[in-house]
Amino acid sequence: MMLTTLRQLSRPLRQRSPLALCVRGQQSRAASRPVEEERPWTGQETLAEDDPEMWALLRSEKDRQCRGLELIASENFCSRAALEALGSCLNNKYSEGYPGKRYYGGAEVVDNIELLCQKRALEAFRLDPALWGVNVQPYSGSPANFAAYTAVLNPHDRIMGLDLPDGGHLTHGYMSDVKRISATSIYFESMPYKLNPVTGLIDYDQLDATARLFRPKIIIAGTSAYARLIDYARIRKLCTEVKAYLLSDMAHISGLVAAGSIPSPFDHSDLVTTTTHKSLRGARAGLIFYRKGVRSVDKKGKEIMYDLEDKVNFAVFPSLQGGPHNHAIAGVAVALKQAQSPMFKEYIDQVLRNSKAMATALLSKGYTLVSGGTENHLVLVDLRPKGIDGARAERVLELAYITANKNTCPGDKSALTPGGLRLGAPALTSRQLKEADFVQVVEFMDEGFKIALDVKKKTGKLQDFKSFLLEDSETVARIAALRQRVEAFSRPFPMPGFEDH
Ligand code: DSN
Repeated sequence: MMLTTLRQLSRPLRQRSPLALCVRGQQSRAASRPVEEERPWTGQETLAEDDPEMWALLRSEKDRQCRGLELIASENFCSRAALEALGSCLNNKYSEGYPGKRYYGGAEVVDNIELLCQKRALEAFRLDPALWGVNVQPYSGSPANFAAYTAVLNPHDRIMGLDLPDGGHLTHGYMSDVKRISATSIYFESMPYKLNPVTGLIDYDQLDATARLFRPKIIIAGTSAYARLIDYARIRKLCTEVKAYLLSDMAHISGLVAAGSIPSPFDHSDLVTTTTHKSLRGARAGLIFYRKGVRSVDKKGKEIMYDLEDKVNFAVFPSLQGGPHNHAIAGVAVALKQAQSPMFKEYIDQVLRNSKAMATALLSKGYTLVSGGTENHLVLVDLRPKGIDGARAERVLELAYITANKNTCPGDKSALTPGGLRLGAPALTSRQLKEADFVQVVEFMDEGFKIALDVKKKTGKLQDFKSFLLEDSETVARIAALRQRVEAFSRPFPMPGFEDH
């Protein structure tokens, strides 16, 4: 009865076109206000009715995602089912603590949701619950990493991770030559390891030698912009020898691991962290997996047990976080169910085929790839031999509705105009592009790179370059023509998620 009344109340507003509402809101806000204020606000109004300005912005973003080619390696298009869980009543619930031990009443349902998410997380990565546990509360990947460090480190303990300019992540201890940037280098002492500048591969020999001098308590195996597989077994051996924990950050590749399409970090790690919205294609959050059971056996044959479970859980809550985002946990649980399906395995294998097709097409056009190719979901193009840089290429592509991000390559000095461009296959594969489509995407990018090179020859600094792109009529026309073809190509591909936002 109540609902009927609320629906009746909001009907007059619903009958108008939301777009009309939006336009009217922009053109004559004062005039429209009395009409809207006549109706009591019930909380049942749609976004279009309640906040046309925000609704219009969401429409614009949805349109941007549909009309363009999304190549940011860390992005993906979440399923409608997971988005539905994310945008649900679970947003309303506080539940600090863990299932069965909460600081708030009314947590029966969210207890079951969190337990289901934990169960699916272990199943998705084929983990034995006797040997692995998981905390599903981290808000995202950076908080997950910081919580994992907090669990096993004291302030000023030492960590080693792949340097950010070499394809690592900020939270792997990044500091510049002059400043400690990430909190993971402010609160802990950090020593990076690097890529071999010639091969573009992780320099395991250097890591080995440095770790024996630096004696870190954690070595992080994980990357944000690395197109090759990680030799976990080798890092494990080193960790055992220097008595460090091996923490694998599989944020980029967790979908590939879940599908069983690349080697798993779980075989060798003590701790594994991940985000859930990259190749895993779920709601946005983070997970920390920790080992249970026997860690080692001492000289007298006594078993030394892992003690990570309590430490990780305490680090996440109460040390670093408050109430878990139950809506996100539910959205992750939905994705973890999907990730166990044959359909997801086929999706990931298509991601890998597409990434390879993109790499091959770029190589055949004479582009240089860091490490010479790819074994995962991404490609790192080194544009320096072509006479351009990632910043200029990124801007031209952006104007042509192709989204990618500039990235440092080995030897790069500037993070603002690095030599590389990072390109990932997960998002467009979610839109069902196949290998031949990725060859066409490379054709479009190649045209964009040529425009960037031509304009670079006529301009000075980056700002000058960017202004020229918008002001020179011939360049504007070239980009517009490319953009039109990109949009005509992109729009027909299906888009997961809600149709209307
Ligand atoms: N920002 C993500 C990426 O783009 O790789 C990592 O957190």
